Amino acid sequence: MSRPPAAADVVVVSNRLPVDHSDDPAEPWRRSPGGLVAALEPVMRSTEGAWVGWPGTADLEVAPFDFDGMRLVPVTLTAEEIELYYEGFSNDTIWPLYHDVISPPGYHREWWDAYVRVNRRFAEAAAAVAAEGATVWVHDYQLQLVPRMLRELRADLVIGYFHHIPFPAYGLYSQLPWRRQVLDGLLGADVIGFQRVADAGNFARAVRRQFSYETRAGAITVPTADGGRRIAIAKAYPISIDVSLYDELARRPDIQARAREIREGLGDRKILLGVDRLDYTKGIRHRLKAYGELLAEGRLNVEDVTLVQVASPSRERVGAYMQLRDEIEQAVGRINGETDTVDYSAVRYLHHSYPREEMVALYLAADVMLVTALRDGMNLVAKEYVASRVGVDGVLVLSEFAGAADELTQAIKVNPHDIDGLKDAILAAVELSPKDQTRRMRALRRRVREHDVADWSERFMLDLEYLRGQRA
Ligand code: GDG
Repeated sequence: MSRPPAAADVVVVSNRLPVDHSDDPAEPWRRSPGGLVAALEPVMRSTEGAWVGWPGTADLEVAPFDFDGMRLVPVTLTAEEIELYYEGFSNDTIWPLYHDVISPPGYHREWWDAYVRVNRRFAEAAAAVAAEGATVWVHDYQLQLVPRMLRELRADLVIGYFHHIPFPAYGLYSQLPWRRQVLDGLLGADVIGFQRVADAGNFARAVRRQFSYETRAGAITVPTADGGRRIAIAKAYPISIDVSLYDELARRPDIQARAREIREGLGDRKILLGVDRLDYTKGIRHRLKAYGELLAEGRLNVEDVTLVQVASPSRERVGAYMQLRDEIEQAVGRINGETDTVDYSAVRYLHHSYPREEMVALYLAADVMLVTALRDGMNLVAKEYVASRVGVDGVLVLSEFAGAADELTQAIKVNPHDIDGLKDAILAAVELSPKDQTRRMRALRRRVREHDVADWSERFMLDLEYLRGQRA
């Protein structure tokens, strides 16, 4: 395959490019807010980097262009492909299956066919832009076939793949009609990164069950096309956030003033906070149920506490998400209808997206952060709350089913399926003494500071470079 002259040494491949297209001809591209951009910026800036991804608008055909020191390579998706590959196979097959079947996954052959076709397009775009011997870092569940396709196109590349969501236990994974193709797709990578040790273990087990390859301490022996073998590493690289950015924002006088304003606006009550994409994996319904019962039983009083729930709009064309929105809004309406007074509201429900500054003001204003996911790869909100608590107080209630629970051991742990347990944990959080808050928060902040996002990408890249060395 011929290489373009401006070939890149590092290529990131993700479903979405880190920009949004706008209709304003003066500024046709805007940086989209998102953790992945921040996470990969240091990697991209230090090299001749290119980013391959979908620009976010159907049928948009644009040539590669430079933006913010990066080469962006848009991959075109038709409206039909968005429906079948993205909303269908990615978000209605893989997403629910990998989150422990909280919602039933759909298995449709036409979704799968589109997934294969679109993955090939991403692989070809990456192969065309990568320099000889370049490092290619593929991201997430929408692109699980890309590593193998890329290796077949370009044996010279060093290929990494990071999986942002959980990898399920074999008993669930084995439902997938294309379970062998997906595993084989991932095994095309040199390093396959997961959030938790348990995810990497589930993956290795699936590989053993399906292919009988030898797996030992994260090293998988994979046969090669020429009859030889190579080693792929499958292990945990827990993702994190840009801690200093949150720390800086949380110390800004205007953001602190905004936090005070929020508190006063809510009547100086104890503030419980939830921040999630409106997704059935996040346990918003369980949280509302527990909170609603505490109010109904008089163990909490609306004059003393309030719950602010930011539920940012997500995947609004997928049926399960429409249904979830209805259920949540009904639950909020019921709780407020039954417990509000003329002056005080029990739940402030916000189905919007906010600028990051406003999110940090909310983190600063909140006495208790509720992260009650039923299953979550990591959950960055938990880490953002901790990083924003520059006063070293506040309480994090954290589901043991979020990847963050492996690291944030000083949070109040919950099993969100156990509503009575969740109620007790919420009450304990509301009543935690200032001394205990500080003791826990100090430990949490230390952990988050010591493992920020730069460490995450560095660790991943180091393992890729190690495998490059082994190859030579
Ligand atoms: C996937 C995995 C894994 C939310 N609402 C607003 C807003 N957000 C930001 C949060 C946070 C991000 O979105 C959400 O990240 P999470 O990690 O909580 O969850 P997912 O979106 O499901 O992400 C997850 C992650 O990938 C990374 O690997 O941790 O497990 O599911 O940064 O702050 N940001 C702004 N306005 C909002 O209204 N500005």
